[in-house]
Amino acid sequence: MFKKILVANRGEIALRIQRACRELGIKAVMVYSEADREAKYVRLAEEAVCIGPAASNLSYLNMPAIISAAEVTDAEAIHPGYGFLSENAGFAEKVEQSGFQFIGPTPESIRIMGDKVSAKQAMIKAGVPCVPGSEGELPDEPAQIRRIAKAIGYPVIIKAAGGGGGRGMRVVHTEAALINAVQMTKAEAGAAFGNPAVYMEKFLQNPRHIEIQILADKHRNAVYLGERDCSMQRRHQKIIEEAPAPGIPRKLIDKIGERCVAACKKIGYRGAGTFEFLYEDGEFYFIEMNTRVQVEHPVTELITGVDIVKTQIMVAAGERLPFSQRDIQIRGHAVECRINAEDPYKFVPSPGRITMWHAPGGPGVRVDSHVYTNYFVPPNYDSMIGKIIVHGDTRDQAIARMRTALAETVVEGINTNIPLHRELMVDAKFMSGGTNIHYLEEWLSHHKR
Ligand code: MV4
Repeated sequence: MFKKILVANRGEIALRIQRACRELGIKAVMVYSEADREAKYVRLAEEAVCIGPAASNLSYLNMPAIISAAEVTDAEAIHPGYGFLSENAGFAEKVEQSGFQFIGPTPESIRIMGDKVSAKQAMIKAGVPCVPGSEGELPDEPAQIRRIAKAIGYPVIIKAAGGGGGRGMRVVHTEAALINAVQMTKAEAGAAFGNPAVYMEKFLQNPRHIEIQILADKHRNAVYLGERDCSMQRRHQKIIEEAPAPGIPRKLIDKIGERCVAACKKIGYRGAGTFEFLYEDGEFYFIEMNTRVQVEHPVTELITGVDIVKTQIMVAAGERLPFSQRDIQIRGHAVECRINAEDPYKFVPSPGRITMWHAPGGPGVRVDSHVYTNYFVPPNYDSMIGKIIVHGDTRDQAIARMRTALAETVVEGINTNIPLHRELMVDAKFMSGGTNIHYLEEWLSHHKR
């Protein structure tokens, strides 16, 4: 096992990784920007290295600074967390070329999944069901593009190979609008991602966003840890996640989970990963794979009892997965509310000093947050300041615990989205379960105030 790991991230996930290291008896080296100098998780670390000014591109995205920090502290491995450099194949490669273990998949896996066209081709080959669409990248010839769209059937969606997470997409409803839409998406993709390649899919009108968590080791063992429902989102920002997904038969999940595991074995995937699917009319359609630990990993930890972050570290060190598929049992229900420093209805960021922080507690309540009374939320980063995650025997019990937890939580000095969460936890449609990806935006458009 590693003796020392460098944590190349900030905020709640940096603290989450530090905790996993402590539990494993590994020393954690934290890197921090000038804006995060005073953070408690930095102060409490065995070692910490300043890697630059507040701006992310000069600190948390600064590859030479991070690798130098690993060199001067004699760390053996680097955990990238989520966001920042976590899905940057070039970074993973540099980490390994510098003699450190990257805690995540190989640069090659990251590269394949980063290109959505090659990701989809790999999944089709491995037997994972995908959205019907073009076979790979779209050709240049307008007549051929029209023929592909006609065969798929309108509406279609044009997506950039270099996009993902909602960036670089355009819905097309008619043949008249097709060629212009393809050209616009290609131009934008070339400018934004340095890759003008685009592909086409049938546009699903009212899907849910369901994802499958997997873990794999370096010995071609892999397991799936059930699914998460991440449909409650606004502008591609998830705000509530839960597991299991309400109303989806376990047999269907098992079938798709087994396909994901087979795909992992086939491509030699290792580490934690998430297969993203759209779910509509009882069918799953793969859209993208994330090659990092995700914000919402705790809901899976609560229903399976598996520590995903600890396991990521163990498998990176070459250990075998300490469980097999039949050891994985789903127990109860978990819900996560992301707490953001922002106006709850206008979504304007609200950085500044938290003059009072009181975290909730009690049975089945987990809080993953790095903040505390007198913590200053810097304006330079994502507005998420923490997550409240609850577990219960049933979905109703989990939601009841979340209502209690949200009622106990006190955050003063900044605005947060807690009032929005309090309203959603008593919303009749949310309570019945199974709302689609458009629900929150529709709800907000009718919301009074
Ligand atoms: C789609 C889709 C409908 N049909 N693909 C958006 C994020 C990116 N991961 C894929 N996205 C979508 N792809 C087809 N063929 C609708 C979306 C989509 C979406 C997906 C998941 C979660 C939220 C979303 C919000 C708007 C659109």
